[in-house]
Amino acid sequence: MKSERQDKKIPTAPIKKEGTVLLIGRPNVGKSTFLNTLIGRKVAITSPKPQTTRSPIKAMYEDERGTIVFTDTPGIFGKAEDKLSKKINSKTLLTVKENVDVVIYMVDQSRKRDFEEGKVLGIVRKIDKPKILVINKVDLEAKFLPQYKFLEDEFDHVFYISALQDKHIKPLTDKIFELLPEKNDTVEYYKSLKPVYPLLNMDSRTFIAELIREKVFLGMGEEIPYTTTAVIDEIIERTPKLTYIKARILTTEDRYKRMIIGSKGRKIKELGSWARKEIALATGKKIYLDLTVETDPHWVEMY
Ligand SMILES: Nc1nc2c(ncn2[C@@H]2O[C@H](COP(=O)(O)OP(=O)(O)OP(=O)(O)O)[C@@H](O)[C@H]2O)c(=O)[nH]1
Ligand SMILES: [Mg+2]
Repeated sequence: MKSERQDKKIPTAPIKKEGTVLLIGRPNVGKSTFLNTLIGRKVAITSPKPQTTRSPIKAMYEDERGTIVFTDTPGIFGKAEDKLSKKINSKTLLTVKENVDVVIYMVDQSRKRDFEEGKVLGIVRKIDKPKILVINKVDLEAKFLPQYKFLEDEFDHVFYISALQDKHIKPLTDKIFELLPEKNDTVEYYKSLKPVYPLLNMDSRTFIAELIREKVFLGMGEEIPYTTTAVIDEIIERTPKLTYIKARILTTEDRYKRMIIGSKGRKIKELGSWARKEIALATGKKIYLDLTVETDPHWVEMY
């Protein structure tokens, strides 16, 4: 006779999934915002200006269902005429060639579809992997939605979300897990690095530079952000609680430098204080940020 204990079914743990997901779309559709919302903390800087993301960002998401390694790409520019845009576009095109398990193609229903969208769609069409169409910014008026409707026939999976307001992110995440395999060597590799931070391809120095760059994108007028980058020269832990950071904003011309500094140095002070607060929040430390502006017409070449 079987004991009662033997008769009881031992519950089996649900199969965990792991895999890689490529985020692709035009600039400004909300790819980085989506990644931040899903992960629950800021890993990628965002701004209302196109081409905020300049290099592919890899970040890990984990829950009881498994692990996803996301690659957030810089938005593909329709007309990449200047050096920087060309560099950014070619980085994205290289990333698109990496082997991934799922592709998320994101569009912005509040913006007109034009030839740029056609360019991205052409790239997406060539990727032979499960694809999810994500229509973002549903919190805004669906002014141009009819222009994107035809895409629904092309994609097996379509989701309407608001990355900014955290709407419908859960069903989309469920679908991603459903489409992922049980094992993926790339994910295993990243796990073996035991990341303490969800960011996988950026050190804290680069991340701090990104936070400063974001403030320039948010705080400066139209073309200025595209003439700038941020570099970190020194990070010194003065005391266990206080960190000293020496950083520079580089811009291509003296007239932009003057604008970033502002009258009586007001603008750079404002940008610096804004960045300092966020770095302090991200690191949990008191920060002394020594931020200056420099003209360097060649920074794009080093990019
Ligand atoms: N209203 C609204 N705005 C959004 C939503 N998602 C993103 N945004 C805004 O759209 C702008 C662009 O967002 P990003 O996440 O930087 O866009 P991106 O696709 O990463 O852009 P690039 O890095 O330039 O390719 C920001 O101002 C976001 O706040 C959304 O769901 N609703
Ligand atoms: Mg981005």
